[in-house]
Amino acid sequence: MSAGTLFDLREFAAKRRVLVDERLDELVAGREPAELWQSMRYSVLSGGKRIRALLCLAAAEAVCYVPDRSNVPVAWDKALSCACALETIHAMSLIHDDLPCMDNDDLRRGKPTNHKVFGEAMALLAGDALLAYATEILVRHTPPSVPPEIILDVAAELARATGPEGMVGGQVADCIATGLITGERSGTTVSRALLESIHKRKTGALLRFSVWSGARLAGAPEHILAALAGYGQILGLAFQIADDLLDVTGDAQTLGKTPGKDEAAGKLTWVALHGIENSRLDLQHLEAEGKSLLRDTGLPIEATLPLESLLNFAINRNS
Ligand code: GRG
Repeated sequence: MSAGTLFDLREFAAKRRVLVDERLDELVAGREPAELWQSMRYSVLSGGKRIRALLCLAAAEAVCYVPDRSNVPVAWDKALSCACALETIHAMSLIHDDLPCMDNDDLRRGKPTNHKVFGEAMALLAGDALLAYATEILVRHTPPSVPPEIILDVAAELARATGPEGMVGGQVADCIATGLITGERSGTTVSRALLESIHKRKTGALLRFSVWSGARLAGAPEHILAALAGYGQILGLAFQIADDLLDVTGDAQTLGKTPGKDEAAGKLTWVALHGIENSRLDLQHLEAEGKSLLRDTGLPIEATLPLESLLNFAINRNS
């Protein structure tokens, strides 16, 4: 059974993107200091695929699944605040990643980067504010239908996925390996294991959390959480490998950012280490592994079709 033939991901994603964008529009609305909220809003509401939010909602929906899909609003109610917190954290990471002291990018989602519009100091502070605000969104706006101990667990895991064991740790390992911090590059001597560990933390940890958190908020039992976390981990690695491929094969208009920058900057990428063809083969294997983990949940195939389709999208996307 193929996800593509049975399931319309475009329609699924469009509906949920509207839901997330409307909620973010309310949450990141102009307050004082106005310049700070403008800068935060600029990045949070500048489009993007919203894949982290979609994964969170899709995982919650899978856990709450009933054949007539009448439980979808129940799943949204439990997971929407977390989906918004995820996009807030993601926006923060993009703002900081684009700063001159990191990737020094001028273009993001087809628009000037945050620091190009608001200046470096405000971009840095808008990122900091979004990081803190994400926790407030998750903890204060998740409804009482989710038990407090689950909200606490999800908040702790969000901090872990973002912090030294997750995104920040991965970014630091990447910066060290490329010489941005120490001035000495590991260059081509970097191993597959190190690059996999960097990708899994820098990009993968938040994607894995996106899936796990949706399931946890929806009240999934341990065996389903474990299988979905495994699927999220696979998707996270595949997503970054696909990103590395797009830097070589994508075009600026579709990508909304400058392609070829990784190569020009001598960055550590899957393609630089393994070549285009081997990277594509690795993606095929990861897709098979991810689908198999979805079967391991024991959930009906119809329940996990959106997640299967999102994995396929993460691998075959063009932006
Ligand atoms: C200060 C807590 C803290 C973290 C900052 C800068 C940094 C540490 C980490 C970098 C993380 C990062 C930006 C990884 C790249 C992930 C990636 C592939 C981003 C592109 O994501 P998409 O394709 O973007 O989902 P859209 O625009 O679709 O949302």
